[in-house]
Amino acid sequence: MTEQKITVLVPGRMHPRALERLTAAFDVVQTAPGAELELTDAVKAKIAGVATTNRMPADWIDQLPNLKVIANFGVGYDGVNASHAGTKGIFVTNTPDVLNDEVADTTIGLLINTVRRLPVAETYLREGRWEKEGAFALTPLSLKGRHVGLLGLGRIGLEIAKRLEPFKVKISYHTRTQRADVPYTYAPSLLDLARSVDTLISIIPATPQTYKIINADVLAALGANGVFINVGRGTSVDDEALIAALKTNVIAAAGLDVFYDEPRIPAGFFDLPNLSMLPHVASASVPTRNDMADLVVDNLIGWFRDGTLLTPVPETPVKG
Ligand code: NAP
Ligand code: 8YV
Repeated sequence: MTEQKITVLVPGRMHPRALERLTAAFDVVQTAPGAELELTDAVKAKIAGVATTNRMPADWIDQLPNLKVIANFGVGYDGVNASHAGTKGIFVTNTPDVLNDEVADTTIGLLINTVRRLPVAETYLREGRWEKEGAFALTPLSLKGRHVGLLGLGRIGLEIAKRLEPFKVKISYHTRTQRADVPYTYAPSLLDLARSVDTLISIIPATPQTYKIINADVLAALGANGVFINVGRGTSVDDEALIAALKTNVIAAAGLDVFYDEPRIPAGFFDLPNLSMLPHVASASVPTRNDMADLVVDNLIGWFRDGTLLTPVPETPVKG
């Protein structure tokens, strides 16, 4: 007789290594990307765990009467209703720390791309224009002498700050709680931060409090030499205000890795020569995504083996 395996739901896409390991350890039920939970009641009743790429709304949680744990692929878990899960005694885990270095490295790359227009310069070369038209235009902006403000100084924000130090820029930050363990200047509000710096990097989660907080006032405070970089979540930005600010030189340039309704990009973004864009790739290297995949699976295996959770989120209680 074969031992009954625990059933784990994978709603939509999942990293292949995670899927392979999950399939070896559990009975996996996978639904199509973007689909609703079209499963029989009998299958729903069997599901004890979920491995998801940032999608687990309250009504899905409510449809699974025996759900115990949700493991999210990603440190940001705004697509998982963790508070709702918590009220039902269901645990949620995410993938913190293993991606800090990759995301921080990419942020520095995006900042330099934005200020020094490196992707545009490479396209100029590849199109044969260097030989035909001469040297690529000098960039009006430079990283030299900038004052960088970090909106968010958590696990990733701190790694970005450390990487900025060798660039000899000034560093300030805003978070709701001032940190006692950093040498950077604290700004008590986002507007204060934007007024005091010329470069703003957003690395905060998507929450009701961060919804569209980078707005016209913040961009105006950043000023005409201002550069805005977003590697946190697109929901923190008022896109219409950003387009207007880039069009009318309220700020000088922006670099975005994340978008409000990605992968859909506002048409207005494509017309802006002072905007550098990446398709949400900050953590997207094979080694880092493998580490994230392992953390998803190890959380589920640990939980079902002996109740161990490696990386629970704060909204759900930690099992002692
Ligand atoms: P973290 O360690 O929890 O840090 C979050 C930071 O944001 C903290 O400093 C927190 O400080 C601050 N914060 C939260 N709410 C705020 C608010 N309302 N106003 C001001 N500051 C606020 O998280 P992390 O691991 O660094 O990740 C941060 C976010 O980056 C993730 O949630 C995810 O959305 C995003 N991310 C994006 C990518 C990508 O591929 N582009 C990759 C990884 C992560 P206080 O609590 O003191 O306010
Ligand atoms: C995503 C991210 O996990 O961790 C996060 O919060 O934004 C990324 O690392 C990745 O895009 C998964 O699709």
